Amino acid sequence: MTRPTLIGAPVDSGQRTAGCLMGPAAYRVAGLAEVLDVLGTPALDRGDLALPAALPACTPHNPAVDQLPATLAWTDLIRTAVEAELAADRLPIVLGGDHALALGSVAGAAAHAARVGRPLFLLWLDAHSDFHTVQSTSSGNLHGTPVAYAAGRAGFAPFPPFPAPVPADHICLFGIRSVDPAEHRALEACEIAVNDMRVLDEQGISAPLRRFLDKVRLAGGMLHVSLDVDFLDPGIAPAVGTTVPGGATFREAHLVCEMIHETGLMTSLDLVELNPYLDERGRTARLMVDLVGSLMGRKVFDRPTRSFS
Ligand code: 5AB
Ligand code: MN
Ligand code: MN
Ligand code: MN
Repeated sequence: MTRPTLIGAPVDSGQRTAGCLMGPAAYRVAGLAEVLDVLGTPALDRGDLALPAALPACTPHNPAVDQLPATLAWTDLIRTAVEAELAADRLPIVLGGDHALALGSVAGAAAHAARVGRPLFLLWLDAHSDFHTVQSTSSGNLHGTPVAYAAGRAGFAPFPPFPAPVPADHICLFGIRSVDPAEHRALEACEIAVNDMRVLDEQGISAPLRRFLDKVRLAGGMLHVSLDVDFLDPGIAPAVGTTVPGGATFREAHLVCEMIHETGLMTSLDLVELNPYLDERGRTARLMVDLVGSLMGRKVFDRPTRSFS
């Protein structure tokens, strides 16, 4: 099994509720490294990335956009860090920080995949579709844009062009229950799989997820998993700025993670949007750490018959 590397990314420029910058520390306090030790996959902890003192000077065409220079700088740092870990044959786990960090992490994964000639797939576990462009966002919060950037949508100036855009049919949105009108129109015009909560209510989580994971496996793909805390129901995961009712339950979330682990396909991971300032005695941080445990192979019983063939 590929050894994990923890990359602290205290990004909080993608939205306006202060606190996400405490995320990496909260994961460490909640025992992430210890969980990985027990599983026999000890992590290398690279500590936290930090922004340079001088940020790039730039003004967005869309005046609503907030903290563009900081997000541009984070994107560059995180992209480089993720690409380096993949090149060293390690599994980068990016500890957020808000979801704007995925502008960089997915870019790093895509650059690496293109270099080694493998297709990249993207599994987006989130209440939101994050399909705005820098142009289309009305909130101006860039944590709502990384899927569109990865898909190669226009409207991202002054961001560098996405290294190797992820084809729409390699992207699976999962747990969706909040989509803005501009995102809705753009999603309708493309082949991205939108597994909203209605789909998951009717089909359960395992059938749609298995369909996607089978596709990744058949293509010999790399799989980037981006786990937004708001994928989870706010009743079990209150530490997030953008709560949306009706999210994944404790067991559904664990099952998703266990199924991903059993395929052995995941090559990079984001943990995003944890806001420890909004947590209740660390329960959301602990739940996220537990989910990483499931992603990395923790299970109650081994049932070899259940594995993918
Ligand atoms: B998150 C919203 N669509 O653009 C916007 O938490 C929410 O990373 C974005 O999924 C939520 O501001 C971004 C209303
Ligand atoms: Mn998100
Ligand atoms: Mn979200
Ligand atoms: Mn959010």
